[in-house]
Amino acid sequence: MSEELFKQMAESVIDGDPDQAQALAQKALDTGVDPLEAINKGFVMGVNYVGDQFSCGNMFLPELVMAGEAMKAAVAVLEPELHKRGTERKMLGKVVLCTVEGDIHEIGKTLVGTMLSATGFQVFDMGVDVPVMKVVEKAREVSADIVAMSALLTTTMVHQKDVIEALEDVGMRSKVKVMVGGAPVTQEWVKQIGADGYSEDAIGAARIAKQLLGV
Ligand code: B1M
Repeated sequence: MSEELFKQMAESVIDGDPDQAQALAQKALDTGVDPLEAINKGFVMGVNYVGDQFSCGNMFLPELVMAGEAMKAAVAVLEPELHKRGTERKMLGKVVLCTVEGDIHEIGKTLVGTMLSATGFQVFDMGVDVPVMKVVEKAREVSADIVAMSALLTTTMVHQKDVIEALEDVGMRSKVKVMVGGAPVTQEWVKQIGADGYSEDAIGAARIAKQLLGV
């Protein structure tokens, strides 16, 4: 039953059909399917397929855009339930979150924000395409414990490094932990830029954030 639903979810993203994606996300909630499983086993499968087809030239930008819209529509339905399922209510720390400058991919970043706040972090989500110094200023303004940056493009991940350097320049680096993530980010990159933590997915991001702060 769930397997068939997951398949339909993937297809709704491949077809770029936000209405269908939204309806299937609602169906998942109504039938007791775990919202995170719906995302990972259903909708993400579709978006990955579209991404692969886009890189081999079998699908084009409009299809990528529509897949993104369908994915967003589904996540919007599932997000409130993900929040509700967060078990820990104590405030664990403040996280400034963004997608780096030049990069408008928002779905993964938003999911990471959802999982962090469901776990008990106060999340300041700055959105996408956030200039380096804006991140630093926000971290200072809210006395952030963690700066968390998503990057989906090999051309923009370099701004994760720029933020770390800017934090060093203004003397804040020792006061704040830095987490990075996004499809092109690897453990090697994390080491190279001197970040403190990295995770491949949103659940892992919440776990790493707790580890970094020892909470
Ligand atoms: Co774009 N795009 N895109 N795109 N897009 C990719 C990333 C790409 C890999 C597709 C491909 O060619 N196979 C490719 C990048 C190639 C590269 O750099 N190596 C690409 C490209 C080329 C582009 C454009 C340049 C296309 C163009 O215009 N010619 C353009 C760039 C725009 C820009 O940013 N300046 C572009 C645009 C877009 C859309 C706007 C159309 C749309 C985004 C819509 C939106 O976000 N509102 C889009 C989409 C949908 C994708 C793919 C298909 C899917 C991304 C996604 O949402 N995944 C993507 C291919 C792919 O990844 N399969 C692709 C689902 C999401 C849940 O996963 O974001 O990986 P993800 O997040 C995960 C983890 O990575 C991790 O946890 C999340 C949840 O599990 N994670 C973190 C993420 N951030 C984290 C932070 C952490 C920890 C974990 O700590 C801080």
